[in-house]
Amino acid sequence: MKLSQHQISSFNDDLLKDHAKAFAYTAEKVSDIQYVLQRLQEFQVAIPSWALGTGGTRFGRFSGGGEPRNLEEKIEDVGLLHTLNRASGAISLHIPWDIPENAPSIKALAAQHGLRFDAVNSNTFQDQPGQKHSYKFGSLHHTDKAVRKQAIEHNIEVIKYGIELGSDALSLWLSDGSNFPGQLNFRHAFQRTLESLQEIYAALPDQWKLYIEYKCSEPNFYSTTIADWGQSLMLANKLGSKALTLVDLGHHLPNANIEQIVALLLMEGKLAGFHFNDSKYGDDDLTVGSINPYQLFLIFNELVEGMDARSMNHASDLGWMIDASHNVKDPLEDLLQSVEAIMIAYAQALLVDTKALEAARQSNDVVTAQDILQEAYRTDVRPLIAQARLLNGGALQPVQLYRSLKVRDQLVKERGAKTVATGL
Ligand code: AOS
Ligand code: ZN
Ligand code: ZN
Repeated sequence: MKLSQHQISSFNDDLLKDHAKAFAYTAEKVSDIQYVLQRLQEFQVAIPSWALGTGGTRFGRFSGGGEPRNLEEKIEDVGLLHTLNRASGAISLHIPWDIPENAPSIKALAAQHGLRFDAVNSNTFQDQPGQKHSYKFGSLHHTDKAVRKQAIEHNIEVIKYGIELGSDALSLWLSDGSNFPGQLNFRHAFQRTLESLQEIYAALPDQWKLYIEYKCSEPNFYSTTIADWGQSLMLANKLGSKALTLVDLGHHLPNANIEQIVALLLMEGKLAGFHFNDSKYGDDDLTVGSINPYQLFLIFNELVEGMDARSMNHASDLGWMIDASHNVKDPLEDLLQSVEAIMIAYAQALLVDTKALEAARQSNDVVTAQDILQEAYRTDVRPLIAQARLLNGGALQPVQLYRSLKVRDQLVKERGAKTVATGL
């Protein structure tokens, strides 16, 4: 299903008057509104191919119908999102859930929707039918060389798919770890992981990056072999300049100061980018910004300040991806909300008066420093984001347009009520 520009414009027409008023009110308070709008217009967030269907837990999965049945339909879904918000212009594929059998035609289809391919993801956390060796006791850290070899070869195969599609990063998350004390020799497991990664690293093309994701627990509950940013950074430093640390917001122990982690990784030139989501208890993979939007703002505040300090391009020098799972919401609506929450946090961070903040810090004026941050955080930036979307040809209110056009009903008609997308 494809939306036309005409459908978007006629929907926007009814909202334009109110929007113009709201935009003028906020824009007046922004010192360089053109700069902010340009940044917002450029910013794109990649959609994960594994999050276009209804997510589940080990207790069950309640499909909502009309889920994409293949990679082509997943690309169409991301195309729909991008048509609505003009900020979802990339897709991140997971192999083997989304093998591009015919790469040129998949690439052409994505281009028709204005999409590029973001990082490709490997999967050595599940056994696939017909697979020779099991990952039950890990993959890149496995005690058996044959298992490690199989996992290395899989990652190299994923790089090959990525090259065919024009991607430039391999994103790697390992479920490797241990469930019980005594099960693993930590040093040996880490060393074996490093050696396996060295082989994968050697297969990376020149301009490629290797994103190393860390996670404090799950599916192993005693130890994970890449448990935190320190362990990921150690690996990245040993591997070389193309290896970087990926931050998934749901992968920290409770109350971790993620913004501080981000600031230091960025300072070291070792931040790969993000898997955005939100959580309350663990790796909940909830809608971005639904639980702790202030933390998201604080992270973006460090990002904007840190990227500017290194003269980085906000839109293209880091990987911006969502990693979420939607148990009870329509996945497409959830993804629209997620992108909006990311844009809100980014826009608020762009409004921070950095000079005044630095002056307050210098004079240890803690009260003013807090006020400066919260002034930006409490600004309703939604009209700025809507304006950037309008300038890009998107819908003023993407979720409302999606609903008024009854997109999900149409997808159910086209694809059926019982389709189940590959993914989480
Ligand atoms: C797992 O918890 C991680 O967040 C990974 O990024 C994983 O690859 C992704 O959730 C898709 O399975
Ligand atoms: Zn992730
Ligand atoms: Zn996760």
